Amino acid sequence: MGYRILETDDIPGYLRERGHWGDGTDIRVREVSDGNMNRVFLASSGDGTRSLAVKQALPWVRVAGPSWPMSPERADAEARAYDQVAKVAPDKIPAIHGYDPENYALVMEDMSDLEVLRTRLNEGEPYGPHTSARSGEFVAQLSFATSDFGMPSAERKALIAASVSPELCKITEDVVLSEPYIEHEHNHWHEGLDDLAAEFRADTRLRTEVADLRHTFMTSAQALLHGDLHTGSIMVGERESAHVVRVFDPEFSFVGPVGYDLGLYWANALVSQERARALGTLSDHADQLRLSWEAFEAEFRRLWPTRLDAFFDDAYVDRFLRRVWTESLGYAGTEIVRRIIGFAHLTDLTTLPDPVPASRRALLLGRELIVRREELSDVDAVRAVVESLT
Ligand code: SR1
Ligand code: MG
Repeated sequence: MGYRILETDDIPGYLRERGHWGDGTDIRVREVSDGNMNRVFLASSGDGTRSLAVKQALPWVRVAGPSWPMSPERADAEARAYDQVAKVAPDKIPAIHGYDPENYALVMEDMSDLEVLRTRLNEGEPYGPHTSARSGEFVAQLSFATSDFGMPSAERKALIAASVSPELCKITEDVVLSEPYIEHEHNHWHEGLDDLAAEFRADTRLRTEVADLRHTFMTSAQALLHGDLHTGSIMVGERESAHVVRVFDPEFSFVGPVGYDLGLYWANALVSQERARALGTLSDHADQLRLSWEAFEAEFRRLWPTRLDAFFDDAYVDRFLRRVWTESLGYAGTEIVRRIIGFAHLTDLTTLPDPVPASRRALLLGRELIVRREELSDVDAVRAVVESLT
């Protein structure tokens, strides 16, 4: 039949055709699309006892429409990533009920009983003790398993080839890792940031450091990444009295530098901290970089003795993790900058009564993280930069 764009009214028939739902029960559907890229529908039985989510990739960027075409094959990357994570961290992703490559559609667990982390933070809630730790563990578990430490060499070469995702990587190479530092039609910012936007475009040292991070992003095939691990890609909540953290939306997945995933998480955590500072609602924000890094490092070191290639000795893991730390800081800086003067801004800042003071602090922090990443050797050094901002 070929690819067809699903509308709300198509979903009941689609779920039945695909064998996800039997005949006879009433199916109620609502569209809950939220991210920049795709459509999401929630289907539930009339009596509320059963529900599923259907996510479909459109042939364009959803928020831009057909003027920004984008291959729906990104859904293949998402399905592949879920397959890999399911092997090593099944408790940290939604249950996947099926992938339909013809329609680029995933049928998955309805997580609407949980809350998007960004939404929760924007409402003034704290992270709680588990969110960043589970997120750091997620990065360690996925990256170790899909690195040359955790995966046989030939299998990994096949994974690298299968995970090549030129269009999605190009989005990141453009909107995160170059456009904010040049004149580009995608860029926009609050007029109260005119001076900093101009200063960043004229800063040749900053540009060279971003070029270095961009080239690493393009060439460093360390492990399979989530590829877009911001606070809108994580859901949190309670189920049966247990704290639940679910990472979703890995459509930007490809084999790249591990620090990109950690860096995105850190950037979003640091921006949420600036929002809370501006509103006077600071709680556990300042702990999140440390909690995620410590959990990442502990889990990676826990897995290290299981490595497949013992030529990578114990001293090497120290060096590897140091490099991941440094690159994570740099990528955190680039994510902060693009979310303020580039494309796809953050509601953390845009919904503040006056976004300018917090945005200025965040921009200055982003630049420091990029240009001083080599000398910021630990969590306390980063904290000192945050506290030194004016
Ligand atoms: C055109 S897409 C813009 C952004 O949305 C996604 O969530 C990624 O963060 C991407 O950079
Ligand atoms: Mg997304």
